[in-house]
Amino acid sequence: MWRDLLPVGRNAATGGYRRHAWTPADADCRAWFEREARDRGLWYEADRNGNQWAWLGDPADGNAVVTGSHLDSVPDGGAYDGPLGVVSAFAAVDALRRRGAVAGRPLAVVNFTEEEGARFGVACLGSRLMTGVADPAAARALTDSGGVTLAEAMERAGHDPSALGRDDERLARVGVFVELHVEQGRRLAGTPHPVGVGSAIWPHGRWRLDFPGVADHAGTTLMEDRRDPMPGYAATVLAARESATRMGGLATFGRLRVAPNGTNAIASLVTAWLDCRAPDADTLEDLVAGIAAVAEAAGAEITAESGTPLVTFDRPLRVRLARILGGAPPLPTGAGHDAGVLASAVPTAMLFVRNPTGVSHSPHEHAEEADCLAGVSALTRVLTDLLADDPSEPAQCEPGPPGGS
Ligand code: HGY
Ligand code: MN
Ligand code: MN
Repeated sequence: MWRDLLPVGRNAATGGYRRHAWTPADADCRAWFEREARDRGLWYEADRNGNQWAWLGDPADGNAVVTGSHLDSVPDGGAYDGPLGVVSAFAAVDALRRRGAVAGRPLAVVNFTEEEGARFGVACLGSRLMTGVADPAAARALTDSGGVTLAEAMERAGHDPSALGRDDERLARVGVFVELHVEQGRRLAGTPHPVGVGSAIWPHGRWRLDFPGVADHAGTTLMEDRRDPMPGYAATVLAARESATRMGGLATFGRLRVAPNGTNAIASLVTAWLDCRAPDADTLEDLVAGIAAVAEAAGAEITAESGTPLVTFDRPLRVRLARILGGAPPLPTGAGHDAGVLASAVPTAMLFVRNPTGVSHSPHEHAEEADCLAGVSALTRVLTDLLADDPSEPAQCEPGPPGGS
């Protein structure tokens, strides 16, 4: 599976991946998923929101055990963020079948679309639409950097965008969701544990900041006559860094658009995207308010693009997973996941596979093969245990708090 995925959407210059939703690279990833499903004799479908499913057993039986992740990437992302969860899910299905451990409950592997929000700006768009957290009309109108709407992009990729939206029928079939993911930090490095159990996801969100200016000549406009948006933007970046450090949160400006983007022209508009995260909702709110105040003083207009509240994964399920895995440690994370969105609707858990450097969202992201195999084995044990539940009994777990807005 890794060999087949290796060249898909790979940027030869950096070694990173550019697998943005509904692009040709994404189509190749989707074709790969469908092939993996069909080659195993699993029942394949793409849902109304474009998420892909591979079923073992009859979905109509309900109370399904679902596992999977995403195949899309950030610009120049690593190989593991997303695909590790999907590859491990298929590998776990193979292991379960080898052991004859497939029981009464249906089992599905899922690939959620546009998890990174790298093309249309809203992270976890596929799972947000499915759970009704994202508005379908607003989603259809989202545009990429070239002005292409999500609706147009989906149509071009052969997927009808008219039926986007909350999918209660599908949600009702899911009894439990477990997402395996590469760790995006170094908490497991240096411990004897190749796998941890997700405990919580920090509240986080994305904001667009538009700093307006007036274009003029770099060589003739006096410094005092300029209406240059760049210094206001720069002051905001420095304020974000200082406040996040002081408050124990995280603030990142990783994407910037400058118009008209000329070396010898004062900018007429600077658009910057803020990614902000904190251990609790109050800290996040205070952090963003402080950054926004600096930006607004520089004349910026601020638009919230997506937000995800604190997610605490289902406690009984976490305890159960840690027990199955012989005391795998609990891991909180600042990274968002579809599991965080699903947690508002169904009992949900996460497994993290050790990342020796902690690096992620980078071509240098890495996981050792032995740890990846330990991840597959852990997922297989977890799925075996969950599948053994009486299919007539819903899972004895409580869904978490609402998953996002
Ligand atoms: O950006 C994130 O938190 C993620 O990796 N989707
Ligand atoms: Mn990611
Ligand atoms: Mn991911």
